[in-house]
Formats: sequence, C-alpha cells, structure tokens
Amino acid sequence: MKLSLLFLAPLVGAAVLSSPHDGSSTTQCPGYRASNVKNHGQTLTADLTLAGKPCNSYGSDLKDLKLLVEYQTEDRLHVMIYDADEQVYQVPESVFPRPSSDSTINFKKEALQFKLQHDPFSFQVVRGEEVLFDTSASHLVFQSQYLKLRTWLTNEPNLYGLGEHTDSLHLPTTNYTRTLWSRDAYGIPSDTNLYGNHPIYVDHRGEAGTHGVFLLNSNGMDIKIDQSDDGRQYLEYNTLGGVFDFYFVAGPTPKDVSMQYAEIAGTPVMQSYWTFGFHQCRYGYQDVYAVAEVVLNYSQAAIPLETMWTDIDYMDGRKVFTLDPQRFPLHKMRQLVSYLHQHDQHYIVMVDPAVSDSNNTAFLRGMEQDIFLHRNDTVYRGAVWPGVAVFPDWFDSDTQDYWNGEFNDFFSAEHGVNIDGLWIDMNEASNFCPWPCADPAAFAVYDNLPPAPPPVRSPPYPLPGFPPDFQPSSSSSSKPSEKKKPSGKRTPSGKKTHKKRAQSGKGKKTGLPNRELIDPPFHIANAAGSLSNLTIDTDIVHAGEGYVEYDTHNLYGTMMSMASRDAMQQRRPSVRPLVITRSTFAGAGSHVGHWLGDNLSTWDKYRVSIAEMLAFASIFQIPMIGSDVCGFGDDTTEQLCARWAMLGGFYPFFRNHNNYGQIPQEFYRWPTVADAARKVIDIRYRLLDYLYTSFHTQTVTGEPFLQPLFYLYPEDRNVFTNQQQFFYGNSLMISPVTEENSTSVSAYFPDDLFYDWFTGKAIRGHGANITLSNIGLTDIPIHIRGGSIIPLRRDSAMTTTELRRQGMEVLIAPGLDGTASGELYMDDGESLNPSRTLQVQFHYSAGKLSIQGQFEYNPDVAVESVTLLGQTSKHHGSRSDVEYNAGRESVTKKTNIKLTGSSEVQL
Ligand code: MIG
Repeated sequence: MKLSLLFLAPLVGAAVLSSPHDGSSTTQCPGYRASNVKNHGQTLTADLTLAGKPCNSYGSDLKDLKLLVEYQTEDRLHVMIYDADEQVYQVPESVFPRPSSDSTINFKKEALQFKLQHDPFSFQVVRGEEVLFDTSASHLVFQSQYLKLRTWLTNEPNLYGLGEHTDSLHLPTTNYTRTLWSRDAYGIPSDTNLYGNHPIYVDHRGEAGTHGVFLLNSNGMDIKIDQSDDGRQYLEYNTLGGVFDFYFVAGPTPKDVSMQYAEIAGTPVMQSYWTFGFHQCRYGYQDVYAVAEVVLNYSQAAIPLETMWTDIDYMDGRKVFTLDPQRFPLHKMRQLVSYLHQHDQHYIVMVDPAVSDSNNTAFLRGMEQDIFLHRNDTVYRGAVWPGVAVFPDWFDSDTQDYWNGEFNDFFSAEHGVNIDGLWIDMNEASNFCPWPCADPAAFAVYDNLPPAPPPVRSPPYPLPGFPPDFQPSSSSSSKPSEKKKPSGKRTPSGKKTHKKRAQSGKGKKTGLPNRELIDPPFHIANAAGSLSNLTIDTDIVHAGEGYVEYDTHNLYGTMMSMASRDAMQQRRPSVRPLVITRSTFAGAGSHVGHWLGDNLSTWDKYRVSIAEMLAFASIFQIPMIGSDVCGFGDDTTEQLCARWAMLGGFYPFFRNHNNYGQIPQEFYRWPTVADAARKVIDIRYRLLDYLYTSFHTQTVTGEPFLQPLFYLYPEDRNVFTNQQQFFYGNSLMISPVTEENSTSVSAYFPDDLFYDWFTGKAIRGHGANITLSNIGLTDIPIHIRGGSIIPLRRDSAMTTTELRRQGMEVLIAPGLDGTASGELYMDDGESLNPSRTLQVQFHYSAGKLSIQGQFEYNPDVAVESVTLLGQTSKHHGSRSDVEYNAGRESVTKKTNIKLTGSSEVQL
C-alpha cells in the first residue's frame, strides 16, 4: 500500500503550480552600500543601505540593513546581514541556541579574514591566500519575501552537504538546485527536497584545505550550484525570508570542519549501548501475536534481536496514545514488554504528532490545555492516519507539559506500555489532505485513509516461551489513558478563548507583517508543489511569540524531537533516551537520531544509503543514522536483503523495516539472509565497544565516527567522489558489493597499509582500485587500516547485555612505520551522566603494547588475548611465547589483563 502515491493525484490539481523562479528579475536590483563601518577588533559592524531604486521583485526591498561580523573563535567567523529594525524572522534561540564567542581568542591567530567591499557592498572570506567566499558574484537582494546572495567558488569544486537528499555525496556543480523544505517523501527520490534540512556545505579543496559554510536560516530555500555565462563557478542562496546568518569554519581538514560545525550545531547526543544492537520493525504486524512471533522466530533462528518495534498498527484506529483493544490489548502489550525485558531485549513504538480529532483523551486533554495549532480562534485541522487530526503547537509553552502527561500515562511503567525508546514520524509535518484542504472530514474517507486491517488471527497458536495465556482476549482491553488521571500540571478546563498569539514588531525578530504566507511571489522547487501542500498551512500563527509556519515549517520535526526527548527523559530520568525522528533541522543530532525514511527495496537505494548516512554522520552531526535495511517500499529479494544485512551491520542505527503490503523480510525468512545476518551481527557485536568508543568520541569532540574516504585521505583526489566505501571509525574501511548479481567489487585502496579483516593478510594500497572477488552474499569486505588498535569482544552474544560479559581481545594492525594506536571507552552503558568511565589508550611499537588511561569504571572483564596482524608462519618460526593463527596471518598471545590499571604486553 503506497499511500503517498495516492495523494499525488489531488496534489497536482490543488497545488499553486508554477515553475520555480530563476531569480532573473532580481538582476536589476540595486544592491547595497556599506557605511558607518566600525571595527571593534573582534567584531565589525556597518550599515547597509539600499543603493538605488527598489526593484521589489518578490515583496519589497528593505532599505536599511545591518552587518555584523564576529571573529568568534580562532577558526570561526560569524557574518550576519539583517534588517535594521530586527523585525525580520530569525531562527529562535530556543530551537537553535547560538554558539558563544571565545572572548580570549588571539585575534592574530584567526584563520579566516573578512574583507569588506563598500560600494556595491560585498564581502570575502579568506583563509591565507585562499578566497573561500566572495559575494561580489551578484548584488545582494534582501526583500520582504526573498533573499539572494551569490558567492564565487573555485572551478570544479568538491562540495558536500546541503541535505537531506539522495543525490551524490559529492554534489553536482552545474545546473543543480537543492531545495530545503521538509517533505514527506515516499521513495526518497533524488533531485527533490526530503524530510530534513541542513544548510551547511563542506568545500574541500584538497591540498588547499577544507572549510565549511553554515547558513542558519529555516525558511524555504533553493540553493543553486552552477556556472555563470562566462563559465565561473558559483553557489547561490535564494530564500523565502529570514536573515543571512552565516558561520564560516576554517578547517583546514575535513575532520576539523566537522568538529568546528559541532561547536555551532551541538555535539551529538550519546546513546545507550543497547541501541547499537539489531532492531526489527515493520508496518503491518497485524496484532501483538504477530509481533511476539517475530521475537520468537529470531531467537529460534539464533539471530540476535536486541529490540522489537511496532509501527502505527498498535493504535486504535491509528490514533496516537491509544491501543487497538482487539489486536493490541493492553495486558498483552504489557506481557510482551515484560517478556522482552526479562530476556534483556527492548521495545519501541511509533508516535505521530497529529492527534485524532475525536473522542479520545489525548485530544480532549490537548483541547483543554489549548496546545493545538489554531487559525484565528479555530483549531486547525488536517487529515492524517486517524482521519481528521490536529497538530500540537511546539511553540506553545504548555505543550511540553501536555506531551509529558501523555507519555507518563500511556507509556507508564506501572500501567502502560513501558517502552525503552521512541520512534517519531510524520513530523515534516505530513498532512494527507492537499492544500487548501477545505474539508478534512470529506477527505478522510476510506479511499484516502483505509482503516487498519481487522484482526484475522483466530485463534492464535501458543508461542513457546511466552506466558500460557498469551492468546486473544477481548475482555481486558482498556487503554492506559482511561485508567488513570492525567499527570502533570493542567490548565483549568472549560476555557473558551485560545491563547494570545503575539504580534510581530520591531526588535522581536519574529517576522515581517503583511506577507503573502501561502503563495509567496518567489517559488522554491518544492516537489510537493505549493508551500502548504500536504503539510500544515504556512499562514498558521504559533502561540507564544507569534512565529508563523511560513518561517518555522522546517523546525517542526526538530521541535517535536526536543519535546519528545524531554518527555522520554522525565519518564526515566537517569538513562539516555533514544528517539529516532524522520524530520530534522540543523542541530537535531544533539537531541535525537534519524532514520532515512521511506527508501525502496532497490539496489539504487541500497547504494545511496551510504552517501546519505555519511552526510548525516560526518557533516550534519547526526551519527545515530541508518536506512531501512532490505528496503521499505517494494518487495525485497533474497540477494538484496542479504547484501543489505551485511551493509546494515555497519550502519550506526541498524534496523530492518518494511512497508505494509510488502513481502515479509525478517532476516530469518531466507537461509542466505539468515546466514548473512548471523555473520554480520557477530562481527558488529564483537566490534561494539569500538563503535561505542568512536561514537562517544564524536559526542564529546564532534570528530566524526563514520567518514567518507576523503576525510582520512584529504589530499588524494581519487577519493573525492567515492561514496561506495566508507570508514567505520578511524580504523575500518568497508567496501560493500554494490551491484546486483555480482560477487566482486572494485575498491579503492589509498596509499597506505591495510589488512583483510578475515584473513589478516596485509594489502599495500597504492592509490588505485583493487578488484576484490569471491564476495559471497554473506560477505562484506572489511579492511583494517594499518596503525590501528581495535578492542574486540572475543565472542559475540544474543543480546548486548550478554555481550558486555564477554572477554576482550586487543587487535593490533601495525602501520607502515610499525606502530599502532587505539582507544577504548566504556561506562555502564546507559546512564545519562555516568559517574565512572573507563578511557584507555593503546599504543604499540617495537613489540610492546601499552595500555594506559583512566580506569574508574571497571567492566569486570579481562583482555584475554592480544593479536598482532601481519605475521606469517615464517615470522612465527622463531617465537614460542605466541601462537600462530593459521587461518589469519597473525599471532596471538593469551593474556589476563584486568582493565583496572596500566599494563604492558610484550609481543
Ligand atoms: O505515511 O507509520 O516513514 O517508516 O512505516 C506513512 C507507517 C507513515 C512513514 C514512515 C514509515 C512507517 C509509515 N509511515
């Protein structure tokens, strides 16, 4: 059932269609003139005045602007161009807190220079001799509903970022438009706007260095990358509003850029150890028995299942915060959760933002607290899964209280569905009812919103290991929300008037009045047509400061993410909440993780998932990332699913999920896929502390855990467009087979030393491709980068809880200089603020491994062996202290090292 397709038909008729404007009518605009320039050392300010007759192409030109330049750190420059009245909308600090300036910077060490051109106004950002940004490429346009700024770039630039998209990681350089406007995008088509928005790009210039440019602006926009008529390369921002709020970061390496961006957008949030286990989900598990059966089948197939998920199927008529009384009765749900918890497994369900406008407590309480979006005095309605629905207003100061209350009640450990993590969807926000959606009730008919399937399983058969009464019962089906009074502070009921929506005004940065909020004169290339189509109307005014949806649409998903994380946090205050969201804005990674939405079971989507994952993990700072393994829409195949299981084993967020109506694709459905899954989970779990360590590093420093090849080999031009291989941490290069019916892959090996994970054989890379062959369906090429030390578990386990009890092994892969190093971070695996941690550094040189660090957390397991790669039987001949591993070119020494203090091992 590809519902999204159903909605394409009404879309075309209703959308305000016209081709996106090319901005040519702004070529006559006069630009601005800089005056009153004041240099205060670390900051510079100036007035910008419209330099001629307004051209009023898309709204009216603003006459008076201000320029603010701040050298914020030694490698970050902030450049802001905003209206003198400070009335134009700016992204609220509550959603995107601004980074603070370092007041102690040595100004002379500042890596970036700002150069001002007075008349016409333009500026350059320069690093040494290198001009990074140069806005003299066109006149600045700053109108009430359109902003334009164009910068020259070097020819044949290597640009990355500007997501969310499924285009190439290395962005096209001509005739290319990236549209940023959150959209429910079934099938994640390329060349379209998708669920989230990250207006940052990385400009990589090889030996000349790398820098990043972040535009903090949440308005709809088209970013164009092209060449001028005379062949000069440029990048051009065309936004529907907001201000130019630029952050330039100096690099000079790609890793530096990522770390510097993390200082602006926030470092990602740390996740619990168990969240890196394997997750199973699907849309269309018809009842709680079907869900339980999957749990059982995984265990019988000996495939480790860490977390079971349930989609909207569990809801009564698809209404959030309800349970289907027949198919997912509360007492059975509680039994399922207890069963999972008793077996050290976890449970996650979906929550959508839209609340059914019907007689249900979540709706009634939301009405009472008056937290839904309004137009004037009426609650705003759309149509989503449950039919007519209303949308929480995340700007309303009472919404968090409302959301907490619903979570405490519905997800109560004592009387509700005691989930361990949360999945939030549809928060672009998605509205099935096409604009203008004059009658959501008329739209919400069967053809558009088919009801959930009836319970057909009767009688269910008993499931071994589950409680004997684990069979249907229609008697005790009460919803948790009916059992208990809502918790949390509640506003008095019977309120008749809705909350005040503040008026915009000077100095408030909440938006200019009198704009055309539904159909602005400039059209971005939104694949859904007009701005309001299939989402919340853009003329809606939010509670509180009075922001309009036109300006804040792209924040809806991130605001829901923040509120949901807080709601999960207050249920279980001491542990890290896992929240996986569909829609994101810059900075979302500091609260939540993301899955890549409705991909398809195609080889193309399998391949592109690598590029998407890399962009999110390495550039956007959302490392908890993964694509639906085996594919969401369309039917998968045994071959694709096996390959995808192997690749998914190296996604930070590893979840098999598919759509209603597709063939089942749990890993145990085919022998090859089951073998692939067992094999890759075995490898993944043995490496789980390495993943946990690298992920933790990113949460502290922003150093990306997953990396495109150019992050580690920034001067090797051969890797700038490589998006089929990637580094999993700093030490493992993964080179999946990318073609159907192929058992080989042509993988690039940089000029460095590598070791085959499986055979231990050393491969000297020479900056060329090597064909790796005989890669069966249960294989994936993994190469260890010379110079690495990797902590491993000696054995895998069926759950991550059990895994944490396995002994450890230290794997040494000496580099070209014969040395190696690595780290290990451990803690209790779930505390929000662990009181004790283990942070160990490993070093190897001249036959000696040293283990040093900080040993406050005691994992209670020993390093039971140390393995040195690159050792042939010839090397071994002379040694008696170690054992030669015939199947893997290496020697192993048995050890018994407790991780409670420094130690040394001679090899
Ligand atoms: O309109 O909840 O991306 O993962 O299975 C589709 C049903 C709604 C979209 C999500 C998908 C999920 C599905 N949802």
